[in-house]
Amino acid sequence: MSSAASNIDAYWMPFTANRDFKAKPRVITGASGHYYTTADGTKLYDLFSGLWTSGLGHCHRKIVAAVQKQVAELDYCMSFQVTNNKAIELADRVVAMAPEGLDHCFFTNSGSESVDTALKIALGYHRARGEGHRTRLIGRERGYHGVNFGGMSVGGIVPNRVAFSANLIPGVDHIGHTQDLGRNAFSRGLPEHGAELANDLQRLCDLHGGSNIAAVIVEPVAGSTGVLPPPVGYLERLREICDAHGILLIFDEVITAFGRLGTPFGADRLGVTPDIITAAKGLTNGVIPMGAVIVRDSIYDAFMQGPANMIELFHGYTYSGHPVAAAAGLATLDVYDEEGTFEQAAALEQHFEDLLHSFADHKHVVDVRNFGLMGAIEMAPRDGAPGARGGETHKKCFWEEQLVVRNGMDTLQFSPFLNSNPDEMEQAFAAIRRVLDSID
Ligand code: PXG
Repeated sequence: MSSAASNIDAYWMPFTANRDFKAKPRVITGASGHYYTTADGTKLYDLFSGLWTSGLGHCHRKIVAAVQKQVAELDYCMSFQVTNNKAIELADRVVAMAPEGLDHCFFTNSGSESVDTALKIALGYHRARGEGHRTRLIGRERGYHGVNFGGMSVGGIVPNRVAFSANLIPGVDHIGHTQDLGRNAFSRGLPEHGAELANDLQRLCDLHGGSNIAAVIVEPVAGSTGVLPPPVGYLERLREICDAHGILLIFDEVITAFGRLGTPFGADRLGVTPDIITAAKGLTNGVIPMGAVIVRDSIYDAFMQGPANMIELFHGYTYSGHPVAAAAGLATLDVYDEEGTFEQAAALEQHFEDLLHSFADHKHVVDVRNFGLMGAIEMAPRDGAPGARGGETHKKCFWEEQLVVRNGMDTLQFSPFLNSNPDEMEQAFAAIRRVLDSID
C-alpha cells in the first residue's frame, strides 16, 4: 500500500492533538540541510532543527555515510557481557569533551532513559557509600526530564503529571521555577534577578534534612517549558548548597549539550560543573536515537567495589551503546570538530538575539527570552482560549510560510541550526512577523 493510501488513524501520535492533526496532517517525507520536504515537493525551513536534535542540519553527508557503513559492517551485538568497538570509542570521545572530572559514560537510547538512569545511579552511589538513607530526589517546577516514571516525577510540567499523580515515584520534591516576568521580562541572555531563588533548595534541606537528599536535577537552561535561562548566580548557588549537604547535582543537558550554548556542554558556558550530565539529541545529530549519562570518577569508583565478577549496576538497555547509533555519534562529533560547529553557533548568537528581541514591541508579545541558540517568544493567551494563539501560529507558519516553528501553548520556541545561514534565519523571522500580524 502506498503511503498516500495508508490509514493515518492507526498511528497514535506522541504529544500531539491527534484528532486535530489528522483532520489536516502535516507530514514530512524528506529532508536535506536546513529544509524539510513534503510529498507534494514543498520545501519548509526548519526553525526547530528537528526537536532540538539536528544542529548540523538534516541528512549530513558524513553522518549518513557512517551509518550506512556501520549497518553493513556490524548491525548489532549483545550489549551485556560483550560490547562493540564503536561504543567504546564513543564513550572515550564523549568523556574527553566533557567537563574535567566527569570521566565515565553510560549509554541509553533517549533523554528520558538518560534521566531515569542518572537518578538510579545517584541512588546507587549513595547506597554504595553507606548512605542509603539519601533517597530523596529534588526537581524543579516547570522542569522537563522526559516521560518515564522517574523523569516525570522529578519533572514539573503539570499536564505531563496530572493523569499519573497517584503513581509518581515517592520521595520527590520540587524547588520553585525561575520565571519572573515582573523583574526579568525581555532580558537578553541570563536574567539579572533571581539568584536567591536557588535558596529554595536550602528550604528543602531544612525541611527534610540535607543528609536525606540524594540528588537535585535541573536543566541548566530550561527548554521545553519555554526557554528559561538561569538568573545570574543561580546555578552557582545551587552548586554551593549541594556541596554543603553532600547532594549530587545533575544537569539535564539533553538540549544544552553539544553546542546549543556555543560550547560542548552547557556546564562549560555557564561555569558550573555538575556531578552527572544527562545528554541525548545532539549526540547523534538526531540521526539515530541515543542518550548518554556522564558521571564523575568518584561516582563510578563508588560502584567498583565488592567481588570483581559481580555486576555493579543492575541496569542497562538492550540497545545501550548500539553500534549504529555509536557510529552516528562518532561521525557527529567529527563533524562538530571539522566544521567548527560550536564556534559557528557562538557567532550566530547576537544576530539571533536581535531578531528575537525585534518582537518585543509586538502587540501579542509579553516576553522574549534567549541564551545561546535557544530562544522563546511568549505571547499573551487569548481570553478563555489558552494555547490557541500559539497553535494557530504554528499552523499558519507551516501552511502559509513553509516554516516549521514549535509552540508550547502560547510560547513560540526556537532552536535554530548551529550552522544557520543568517539570511535564512532573517527570512524565517520575517515570516513569523507576517503570521503574528495576521492573527488575533
Ligand atoms: N530532558 C530534557 C531536558 C529534554 O529536553 C528529555 C529529557 C527527554 O528526552 P526524550 O529523548 O526521551 O524525548 C528532553 C526532551 C520541546 C520538547 O518542545 C523537548 C523535548 C521533548 C519534547 C518536546 O521543547 N525534550
